[in-house]
Amino acid sequence: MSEHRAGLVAVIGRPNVGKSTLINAVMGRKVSIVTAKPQTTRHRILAVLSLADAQIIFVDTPGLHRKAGKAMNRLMNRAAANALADADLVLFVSDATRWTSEDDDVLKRLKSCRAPVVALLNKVDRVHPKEKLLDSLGLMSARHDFEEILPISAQKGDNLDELLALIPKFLPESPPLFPEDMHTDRSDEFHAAEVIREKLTLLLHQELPYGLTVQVERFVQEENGITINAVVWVERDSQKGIVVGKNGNVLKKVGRSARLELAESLQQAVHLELWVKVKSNWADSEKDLLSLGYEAP
Ligand SMILES: Nc1nc2c(ncn2[C@@H]2O[C@H](COP(=O)(O)OP(=O)(O)O)[C@@H](O)[C@H]2O)c(=O)[nH]1
Ligand SMILES: [Mg+2]
Repeated sequence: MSEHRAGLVAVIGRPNVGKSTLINAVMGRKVSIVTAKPQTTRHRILAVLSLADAQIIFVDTPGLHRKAGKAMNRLMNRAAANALADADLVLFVSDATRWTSEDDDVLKRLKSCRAPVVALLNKVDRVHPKEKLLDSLGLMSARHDFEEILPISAQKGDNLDELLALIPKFLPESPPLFPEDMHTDRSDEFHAAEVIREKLTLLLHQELPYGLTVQVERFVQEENGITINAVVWVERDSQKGIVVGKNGNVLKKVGRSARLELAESLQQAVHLELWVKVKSNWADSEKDLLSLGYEAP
């Protein structure tokens, strides 16, 4: 009988390579929101996977990115850097169809990290013909002395069993660090705010998603279900109209799809009310960020 192992696995990579999709896929549930837009993940989120002889604690991170202009971007970069410092293993995720200079930047940061690094070439479902994958694998092994390089598709589930079999070898012997029925360190309130932000991001175009955040003000269990009141904060008056939409149609759509998803995940009826409010420059004020639920560095 082998000993039980447990440890932190940081999932690192530039924005949009599929880090959150990967975590949701191995967890078999949605822990972290996903959209096609970069910078969807803004927080460090733990996903706890309890297996028979190992507990894998995945750390989802905002993608490490260059434009660290606003306070929020600096916080996001710091969250990713902290996850690296604590990790027992790093999963470096990249997109098998596209290597960019931002990937180079992330890789540079990994070179100074103590933890072993496994490289994941994600989105292999998009690689055609398959022989191209051999080239990508060759290029990857020349970039760094990775412990392993694994082609995967987070979306299709390809090679994820192999990945899960590989990870425990890199974790220290340890009893479980979290209760086995715990799947994430985040509350239902936090998840509700994230799901609403995901629906907003999916519906709104261009730059606006980066200028908004969602705060759940009330989350109460009532006899006939859960009532959630949430505020969508935007930076400017002009953005308010866009979020509300003509005759309120955007906000209605967002509310409806968020409510349906939350009712499913919370397994009961959800009553959701959304308001849009303006707080200028919230994304560049450390004080506002803290009051809006962004964690202190
Ligand atoms: N085709 C394909 N798309 C993927 C795969 N994994 C993620 N995606 C898509 O890539 C986009 C970014 O995913 P996300 O998990 O938010 O990336 P993150 O920013 O690294 O967390 C989303 O549109 C995903 O649906 C994959 O294996 N194959
Ligand atoms: Mg993400």
